Amino acid sequence: SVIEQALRHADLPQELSLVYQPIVDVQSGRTIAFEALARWRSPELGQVSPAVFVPIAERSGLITRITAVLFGQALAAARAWPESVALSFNLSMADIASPQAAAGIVAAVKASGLAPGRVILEATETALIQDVAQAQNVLGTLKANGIAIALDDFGTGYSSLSYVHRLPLDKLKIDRSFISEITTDPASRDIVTSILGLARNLKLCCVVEGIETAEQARLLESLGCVQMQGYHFHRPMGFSDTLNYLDSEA
Ligand code: G
Ligand code: G
Ligand code: MN
Ligand code: NA
Repeated sequence: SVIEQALRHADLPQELSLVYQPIVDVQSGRTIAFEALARWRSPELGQVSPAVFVPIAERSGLITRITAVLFGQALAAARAWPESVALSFNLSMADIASPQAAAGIVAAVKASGLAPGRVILEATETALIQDVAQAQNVLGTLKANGIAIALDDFGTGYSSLSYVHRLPLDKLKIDRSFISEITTDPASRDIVTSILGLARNLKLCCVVEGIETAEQARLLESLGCVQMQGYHFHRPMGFSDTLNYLDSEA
């Protein structure tokens, strides 16, 4: 495809960048992490969404190098933040498909000098259930090295509950599709309430994503949700804006 060709010839360190979206602890009102979100600006194609280029990069084997470039950028950014602020980084399927990939991630964290406890790696259910044994192995390695694991887009894949307790997870991220109707649809509210209860029982931390209104935030807080992310708090921002933003919080 045109996109695959452009990606193949891209100057990745030059064309790829990250924006960062705050994850807020609503009890303290403070940013506890930023989720890094990839952006690709191709000279030929202009801005291409990761929702488009990540799947293509996965199919064509380019994702390994893309992840390495992005993770390097993200770790460098995180080093400029206070110690209380973590980095949440999205992994793709290929990044958890081999022990070598896990070793690469661990090596990158070590080389960065960042405390591993400040790194949260997000993986989707779909990526993890491709090969549960392999995922257990790779996530086990990451966790043994002090890195935290979040299950992203929780609730959108299938068979979630059959393996959620078999993976070494630290965190669930409730998918934003449940949040958009939470103030109007009792079923969405019940689902979120159930997931929050599940997370509590499994001793997992929980983040709710896609919060766009104060009303949604208030309702979620009343349901016991503490960590929140969404446009209501802040849109993803460039690196230099993260520094201004943290300054304004201090
Ligand atoms: O930021 P945005 O809504 O455009 O992201 C779209 C999708 O791309 C989301 O599902 C997100 O998880 C994914 N994504 C964003 N950044 C990265 C990245 O650095 N690596 C991977 N593998 N996926 C990413
Ligand atoms: O799949 P993942 O959860 O990693 O993707 C997060 C995506 O959701 C990012 O592309 C980000 O830009 C987007 N996003 C973040 N907050 C909101 C929000 O409040 N509303 C909507 N619609 N999208 C959001
Ligand atoms: Mn994510
Ligand atoms: Na998500």
